[in-house]
Amino acid sequence: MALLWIYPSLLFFLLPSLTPSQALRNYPENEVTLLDSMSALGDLGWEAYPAEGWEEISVMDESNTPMRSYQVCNVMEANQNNWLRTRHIPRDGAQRVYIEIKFTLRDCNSLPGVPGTCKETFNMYYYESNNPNLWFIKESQYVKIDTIAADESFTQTDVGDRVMKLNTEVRDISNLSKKGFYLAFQDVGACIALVSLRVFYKKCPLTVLNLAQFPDTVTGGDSALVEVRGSCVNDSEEFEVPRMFCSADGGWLVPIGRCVCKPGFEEHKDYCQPCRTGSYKASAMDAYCSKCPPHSYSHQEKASECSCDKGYYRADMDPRSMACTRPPSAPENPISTLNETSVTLEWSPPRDTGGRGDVAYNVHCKKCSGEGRECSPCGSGVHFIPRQFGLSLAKVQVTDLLSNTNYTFSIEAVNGVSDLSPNPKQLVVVNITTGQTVSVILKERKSKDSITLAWQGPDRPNGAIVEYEVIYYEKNQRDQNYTVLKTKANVMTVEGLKPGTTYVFRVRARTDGGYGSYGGEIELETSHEDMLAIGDPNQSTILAVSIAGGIVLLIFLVACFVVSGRHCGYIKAKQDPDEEKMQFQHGRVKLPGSRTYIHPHTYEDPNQAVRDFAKEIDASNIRIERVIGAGEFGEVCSGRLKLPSKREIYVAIKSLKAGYSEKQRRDFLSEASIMGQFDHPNIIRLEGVVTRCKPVMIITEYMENGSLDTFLKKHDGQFTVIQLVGMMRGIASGMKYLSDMNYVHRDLAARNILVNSNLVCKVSDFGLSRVLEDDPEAAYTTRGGKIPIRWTAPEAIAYRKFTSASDVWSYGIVMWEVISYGERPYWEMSNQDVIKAIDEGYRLPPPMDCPVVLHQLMLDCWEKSRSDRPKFGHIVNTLDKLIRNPNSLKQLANISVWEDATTPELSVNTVEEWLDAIKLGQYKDNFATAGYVTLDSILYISINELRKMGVTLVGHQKKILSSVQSLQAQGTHVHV
Ligand code: ACK
Repeated sequence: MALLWIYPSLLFFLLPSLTPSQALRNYPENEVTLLDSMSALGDLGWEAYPAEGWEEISVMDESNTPMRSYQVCNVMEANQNNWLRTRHIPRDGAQRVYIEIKFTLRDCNSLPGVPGTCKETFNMYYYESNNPNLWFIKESQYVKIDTIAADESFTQTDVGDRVMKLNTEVRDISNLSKKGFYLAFQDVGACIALVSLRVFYKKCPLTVLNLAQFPDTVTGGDSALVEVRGSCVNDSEEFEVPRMFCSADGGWLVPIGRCVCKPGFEEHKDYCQPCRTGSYKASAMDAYCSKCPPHSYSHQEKASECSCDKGYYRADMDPRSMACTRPPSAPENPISTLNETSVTLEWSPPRDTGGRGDVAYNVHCKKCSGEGRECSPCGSGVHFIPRQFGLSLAKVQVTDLLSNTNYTFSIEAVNGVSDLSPNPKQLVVVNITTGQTVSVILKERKSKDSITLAWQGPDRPNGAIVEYEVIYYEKNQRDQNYTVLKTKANVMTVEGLKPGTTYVFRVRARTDGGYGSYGGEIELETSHEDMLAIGDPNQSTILAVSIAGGIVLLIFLVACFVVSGRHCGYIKAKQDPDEEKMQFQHGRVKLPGSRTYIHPHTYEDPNQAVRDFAKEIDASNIRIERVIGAGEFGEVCSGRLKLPSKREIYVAIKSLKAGYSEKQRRDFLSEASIMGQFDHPNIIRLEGVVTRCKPVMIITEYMENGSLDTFLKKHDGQFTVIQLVGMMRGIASGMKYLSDMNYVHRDLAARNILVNSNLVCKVSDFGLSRVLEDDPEAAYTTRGGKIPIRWTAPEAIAYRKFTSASDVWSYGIVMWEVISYGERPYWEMSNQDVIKAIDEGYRLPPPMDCPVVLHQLMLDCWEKSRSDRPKFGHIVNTLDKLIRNPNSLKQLANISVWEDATTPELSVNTVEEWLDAIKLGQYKDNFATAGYVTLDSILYISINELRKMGVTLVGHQKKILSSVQSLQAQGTHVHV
């Protein structure tokens, strides 16, 4: 009777909480179920004995699915031993299986009148067997798994309150070895409902890790780990044997080794996908496909490398990630310095390195001699220092040349892909002619303060002799004081000498091909008395002057005097107008005989000045080729000039535009009358004028590299400091010549210096109106004049005191422009601020990489008091010393705080904008290829990385690093 109320209560508790569908669905992935009572649709078919013990009942769950369960509740009787045995459960290869039972159990105390034999536990057993059809197993044959107690038992009150008290217990049995096993539940007097039984084992589920696939793996018995070898997924290969361990509880442990995607494929999730077109993967070791580097492409998927665009190549040793490159362009700006039979060749690196950092140079040599100019290789007699081929520096010294021979040097730039290109190598050619010596001095004539010399020209000059240069100095005094004189004749009277003093003379010739070497030294002594001395009989090398010779010479000198006097009136020059005197004297006043510039305004008829100083050229001799710029009065063109019996030369042609006034014509031609008075290698040379037909033209020598400021900006960072000092030296030498002639330029600035193909700088822009009108830099001052403020000395701005000393100030600014490669002096400061800053004592700081000595020289040029500024002669000497002793240029000036404060801050968002801002946009590809795509990424870039990515010019490296530093300092101003 008691059971009647117990049974329904058990089931009542059971139903709301369990549905088979729920239970089935929630099994973990790594569990394989061997038996699930809840999924059985019909009888479970378990054995129960004795018959009045366990009872199978069937109930419906919520969704009307029938559920099987077993109950027993013989609590009123003692000595209960009720067995319930499952069917044979195949183990399916598992060594360890888990048994999960869900059951409810009645609290003995809650059953009124139940004897003390009532239990609240039951026992669970198993029996291993290969036989699936055993009908009987002895109790003693079973192996006990455990005694199961309820965590929760329920009472009569719970029944009333409808509280759920379902217990779940899991036990496991391991080291199974037979085909299967039976489970048994022994009840010894409890009131139990066995709601469900699930038997399962665990496996490690199929998985892919590190591109290796590991199969479903049944766990081992006990706590043993099962080692499993993975197999590489498609399109991957083993990098290191992939292995993992399957743990007893179905988890994968300790992955070892991995697979990697083959070239042309990249890892994506658990598999390898092909590289898309336009990308590639060269090595299995690279994780991902990369975009084809610059100048290369891949037109198909799965590319393991990109092919180079036409004209670009990849050297064997080049990594596949490197941009395809091409051979370099030709070296540029070759300079040759000839010293008798050796020559030093220097050049600038090619403008286009082809995108590589391994540019080297080869020098090929040919010699040409004889009338027919037959050329042949120079042979092994000529030596190259340090070597002829594979030069890493842009310089070579060639020694042991034959004298009086034309040599042609072809300098080619090569890099790692030059040999892959079918095109000829790019080269630049330098022609030189080795020295030709002026032969012995033939005649001399002496007085107490003058000596007349005559000499014979070279036997075989390599062109028409343009002039002779005579150098002389007091014996043993060369280092202190020497003088250079020039003449077109091969006779010269040197005046202003000290009586009874021995002088040393040497003579050399100049042709269009350059200077030859000096002839031997000759010592001559002035006489003690004011008388004509005839040939020193002790001097065997000197032939006695004949009386007739003396007379001829005298006539010649007188004639010269007369010629020069013809266009004088104002002329201070006593010397042969063909002769020019340059003095290299320390602190000595000009010797009588040096020429002085004549202002065209001093002529009543300015056309006469033009006639006196400029040669009229027939327009038919000029061929205009192209327009190269615009001047104040009209176009500037380049073209050729072929004068009768002279070789054709390139010229610049300035023309006066139509519709000019008479004043404009005068002003235009005034430049020619000024320029025509000068003859110096660092002053632009006037070839002549065309005035007899229209348009009126001024013809000057052609300067291939145009104006210095533009030239420097274009070649930012590309010259050695010695080359820069060489340019400054040239300008200073030209200015010394002008100041010696009492000519004040007033508008000395890099824009008014022209540069030829040999990097020779020449002072230009001599128009009378130029400072007033021509120069875009000129601004009106309070006194009404128009002045290029940034270049002009304070006294010239304040009260128009223009002197050679104010030109020296401007020269200092030009030095600054040269070293800073064409930077604008005082950057974007206003003219007013510049004037104020200068007045308060500020001076331009040293540009980047400026040697201390050069900045000091600039500061000297910018002395407030003009008498404290150096003279141009002193500047030339100082620069000469620096060139002779390059070590003195090694100490660099520190960039001052003032410059930091005034250097404009960069406001840039991308690496490309930044490179454009620092005028190094040509390196955009290099940075992108090397992976520097954000501004953040460049902040800690090193010089080595720059070199690796192909930024090889030291100037550019320094510019980048210093800009990076200021970006770091700028911090928040960079909009990253
Ligand atoms: O900077 P550039 O190329 O050099 O542009 C200007 C332009 O003409 C207007 O003055 C160029 N120019 C002037 N004189 C010469 C010359 N003698 N040789 C070459 N270019 C010249 C100047």
